[in-house]
Amino acid sequence: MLKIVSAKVIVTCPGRNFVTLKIETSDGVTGLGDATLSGRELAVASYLTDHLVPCLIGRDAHTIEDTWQYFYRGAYWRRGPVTMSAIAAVDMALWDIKAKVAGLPLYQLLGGKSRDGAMVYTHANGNTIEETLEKAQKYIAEGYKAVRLQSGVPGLKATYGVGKAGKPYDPADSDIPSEYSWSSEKYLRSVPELFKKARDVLGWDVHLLHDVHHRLTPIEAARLGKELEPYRLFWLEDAVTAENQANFRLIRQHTVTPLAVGEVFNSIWDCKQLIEEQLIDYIRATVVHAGGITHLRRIAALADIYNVRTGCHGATDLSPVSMAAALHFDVSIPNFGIQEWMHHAEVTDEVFRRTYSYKDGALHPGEGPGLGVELDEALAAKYPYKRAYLPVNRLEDGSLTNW
Ligand code: CS2
Ligand code: MG
Repeated sequence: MLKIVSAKVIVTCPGRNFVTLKIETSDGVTGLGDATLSGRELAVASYLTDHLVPCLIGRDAHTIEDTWQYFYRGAYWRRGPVTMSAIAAVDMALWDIKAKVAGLPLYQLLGGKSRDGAMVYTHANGNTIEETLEKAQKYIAEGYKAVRLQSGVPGLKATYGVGKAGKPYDPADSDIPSEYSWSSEKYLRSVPELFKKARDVLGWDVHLLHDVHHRLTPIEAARLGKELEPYRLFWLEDAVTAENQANFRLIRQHTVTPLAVGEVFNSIWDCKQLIEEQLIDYIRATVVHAGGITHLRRIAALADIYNVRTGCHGATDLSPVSMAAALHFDVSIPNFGIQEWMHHAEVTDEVFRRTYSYKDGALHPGEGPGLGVELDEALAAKYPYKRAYLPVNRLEDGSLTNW
């Protein structure tokens, strides 16, 4: 029995807010779990501190599955991003501990390597197509095999995925939600041009991706998918919202552009129909928001039966702890597709000292025991929590739409 003797939540804001659970065992071995939920961080911090930590003390750190079931079924009120992010943090920390005790990098406990590294895609964005493609060329020169393109929309002051004045893009930008104005018509007119020029300038040896960010109707998404077919995207992401998983049937009927969805999902139930009906090609669920490694492995196993591959979310609002856990997961599963990697700020990497590394278009999880991340608590304390919300989005007539 490896007794859990303490657990604490560390909220820190090195570049942006992160919530981290640290569990300590009777042998002095500690484990980390990411619990960051962008814009609702303190809800998860309280869920852990006030509701889960009291039940963790005294439990056997090795009983990962039983602990997962205990917190999932024991909550009675099931699922949701707050609950599943809290359970995810416990799960990641216990896997970290188990691997450290075994003296192995975590992927060795997940079946060993199925591939050496995880192919990543990074973000190229700009106010104009030219600016966006310049950024893409820089990343391709650095060896990236895949790049996401997001460009300004003529006629709109701002749009998703394009940073302000060249600053690194982090949407959680104010302590009351910023408000943006949106026009699907203007957006739909601009995207095919972006990818036509992209193929002209970047050629065909690079995977190109695009994130619609939940903003279209199914028929608009079907049209966009069709118009992008000549440019052979790796995927079109979050084309429509997916609470109604059947939304994707209509898109599927009209286009062979591969579809990805799922960064906002928090359990297998959010994607069971999408996977079983093969309505998507990539599932984007993440370690931190979909119940940890234990649950994400279940989603990947279901996806594998239906030829759906993984494409885990990897934005800067998932901490390096999540990124490390995702990489151990990515290199071990059979149906890995791609891993998003939106680089963290330098100050984030100073607080979260991680061993994963980039080489030739892929991230490698590192060979040290556990996840391979240490949190510098003294440095973390120098960056107090600063409330920051994700934006809201309105159509030009003022009606609220999806950001
Ligand atoms: C985006 C995210 O990376 C992506 O695919 O959808 O950056 C998303 O906007 C943020 O994670 C929201 O906090
Ligand atoms: Mg996205």
